[in-house]
Amino acid sequence: MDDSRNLMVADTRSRYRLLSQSTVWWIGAAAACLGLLLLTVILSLVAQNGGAIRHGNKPQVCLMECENLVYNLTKDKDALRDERDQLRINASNLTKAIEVLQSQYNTVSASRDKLQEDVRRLNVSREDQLCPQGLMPFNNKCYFASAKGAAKTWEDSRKDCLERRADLVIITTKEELDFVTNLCSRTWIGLSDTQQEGKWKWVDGTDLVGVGNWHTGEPNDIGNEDCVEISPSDGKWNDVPCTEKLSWICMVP
Ligand SMILES: [Ca+2]
Ligand SMILES: [Ca+2]
Repeated sequence: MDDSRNLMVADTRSRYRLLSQSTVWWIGAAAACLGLLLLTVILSLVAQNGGAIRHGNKPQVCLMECENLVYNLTKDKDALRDERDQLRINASNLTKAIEVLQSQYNTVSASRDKLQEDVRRLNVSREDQLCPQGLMPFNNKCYFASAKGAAKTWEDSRKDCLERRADLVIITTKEELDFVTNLCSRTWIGLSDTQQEGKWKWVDGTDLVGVGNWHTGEPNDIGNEDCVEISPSDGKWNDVPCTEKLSWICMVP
């Protein structure tokens, strides 16, 4: 009887011990799960807070930068607008100045043209008044050309010129040569070597300067040629006998 009772007590104690061990295991497991859950929650909160810390101020910083950028761009735009307005004012002023200068230039040009015309008329009037009636003005000198068909010796031609208060023409420039060449046909000019053969002198006593405008082969003094004619075709000179009768040209120096 005692053995049986002891077996029952031992069995009861064994069951009780097994029950206690299971309960402890479940409690431990539950505690572990609860701890793990808490850790997860804590990590989640930390992660969320950390993300907020990392990213929470960025939009605000960006907004400030954008505001500064907009402010600076607005200032630049205003400055550029002011500069553009000033350039427009300067351009307008320059245009007005150019118009004034153009107007002044036109006025001065008109005055210059009028003065030139006045000078030309005065010169024409002075030349007209310079020469006696019947003589032609040219380069501040007066010229007389014998009538077409008229012909005299060199001496008679000069006598006619002297009676006109002139003398046979003296040619010293290309312009005078061209002018005289176109006046008459074969014509006496005031050049001769009557005083000394080969020493050509003008009627005012001056020597021929330079080589003259002789035809090729002239002067050749064939048959005592001491007086000079001028060819109407090319203005070339030729010595001929002074007794020939030709046209003549007088000049008032
Ligand atoms: Ca001669
Ligand atoms: Ca000759």
